[in-house]
Amino acid sequence: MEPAQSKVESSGDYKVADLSLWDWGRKELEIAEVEMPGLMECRTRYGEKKPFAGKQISGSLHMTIQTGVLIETLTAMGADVRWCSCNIYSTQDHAASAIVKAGTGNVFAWKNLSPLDYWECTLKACTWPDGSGPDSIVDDGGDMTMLILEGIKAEEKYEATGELPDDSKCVYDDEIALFQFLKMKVPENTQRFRKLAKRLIGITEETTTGVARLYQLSALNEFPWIGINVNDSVTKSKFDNVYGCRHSSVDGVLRATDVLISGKKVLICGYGDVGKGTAQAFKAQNAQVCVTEVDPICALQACMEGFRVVRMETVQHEIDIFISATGNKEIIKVANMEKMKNNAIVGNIGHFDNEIDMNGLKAYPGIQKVNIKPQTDRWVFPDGHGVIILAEGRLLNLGCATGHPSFVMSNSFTNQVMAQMSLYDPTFAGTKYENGQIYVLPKHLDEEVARLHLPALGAELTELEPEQASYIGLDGVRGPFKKGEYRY
Ligand code: NAD
Ligand code: RBV
Repeated sequence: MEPAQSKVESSGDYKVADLSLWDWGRKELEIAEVEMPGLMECRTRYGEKKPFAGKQISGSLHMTIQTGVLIETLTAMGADVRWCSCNIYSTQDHAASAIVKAGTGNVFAWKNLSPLDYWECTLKACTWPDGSGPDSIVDDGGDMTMLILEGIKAEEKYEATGELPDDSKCVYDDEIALFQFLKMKVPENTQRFRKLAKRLIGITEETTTGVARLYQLSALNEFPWIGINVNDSVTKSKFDNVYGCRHSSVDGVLRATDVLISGKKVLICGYGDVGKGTAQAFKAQNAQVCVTEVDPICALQACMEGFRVVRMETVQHEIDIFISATGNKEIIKVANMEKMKNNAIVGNIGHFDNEIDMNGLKAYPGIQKVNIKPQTDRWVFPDGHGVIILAEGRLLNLGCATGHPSFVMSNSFTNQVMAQMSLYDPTFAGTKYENGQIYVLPKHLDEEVARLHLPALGAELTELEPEQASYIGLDGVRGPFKKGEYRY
């Protein structure tokens, strides 16, 4: 049955592809809730107390079904939520519609946004109708944080010198679009970004690349708020990045190409958390998996797992599927693609669009792009051989498939909820946060996230005896069970 119009719907203060998809979205949200016990427990524990009452929370994180359950958890805990996606291809339109229809968040996201629309949606998601901004941000990759920081810089420069942002040094599509966007927006209203930053106290960052950005900003004294590194909770990076990618990397390649993986030669660039999960997934399909690494420890780990560690140049002519998973730039260059086999599949599962040299490919003399279907293209070199590029070089698991499944995202997002709570209640994490600093959640909360997910899997946790606890030097039988240095 069609529900009554929600406040969000009647306000018109949202933008999604097709609101009529809400019913499908709602049914999938209901299924996801059963798979997300951590988030549902947050609703049970804190729903009545409403710790986010009166708080404006903005999110820039893939607008998927799983993220929908996070949004509705924040809302159930009292927040006023606005949201956008952190990638132009990652929105699931039915998820976005279901949130708007229920009025649980003002969503600005649809699949296949233009880069300029992407920044417009990011701005809308952090601007309330009165021009105020968020009290806190859930960021994934740091784009919302960067928009606000670059916006403030651009306003100040414009006021002092009349100069507009300079995009001449930008290289990648998304950063070019950001500076073009700021060029348009700053003269329209020279106070906008400073006004919307006034209430902001902190950012909880989801992913490795966003966290790296936060530490860089903090070291330069250019980060004025509190930062929480959600990625380095063990129950985030050692689960989502590894097991999430183990599920969704192969899924992305298959939905895009339907190629038989068994027997093929696969090269995974980067053997960190994401690379480990991705390499395992292709190995499980009985592919022959090789790895590239720059870090000798990760290279040695790959060897111990039976992967051949190679340089790109050694194997590029014989590999069938290339996946970059580094969070670094220019990993698969056009000079490599030139030498690949006909119809080699080339994808990236790292956060940004700069791991595969798409600019080099576009500029290659005589190259032709043949679109096979949305987010799958065959780029044909003048000699007639082609490479199949997934999601234009953007993260293939969210561009070509639906990202990580609910159960693993419940772990990540329970950390997000706890991180957000800790911003507002200093007793929650037991640490007094300082502006400009980046924190990880304490071990007991990390362990609690895991604890919340065990019953759903039927796991029986052994209880430590008090004498055993003191013998191994623990404070109590309920943990924390490991020292900070322990690496899992
Ligand atoms: P990580 O730091 O654990 O691993 C990255 C690895 O790449 C490191 O071991 C590093 O030594 C290696 N590396 C760096 N430069 C290299 C080069 N030139 N050649 C070969 N290897 C190189 O990071 P991670 O947690 O695995 O994340 C990797 C990326 O994936 C990040 O951008 C992160 O934000 C993103 N991520 C994506 C998803 C997803 O769903 N698509 C999930 C989690 C993380
Ligand atoms: N990610 N989200 C999903 N289904 O909503 N899938 C993956 C989803 C997140 C993941 O936590 C990772 O760190 C980030 O996307 C990279 O942008």
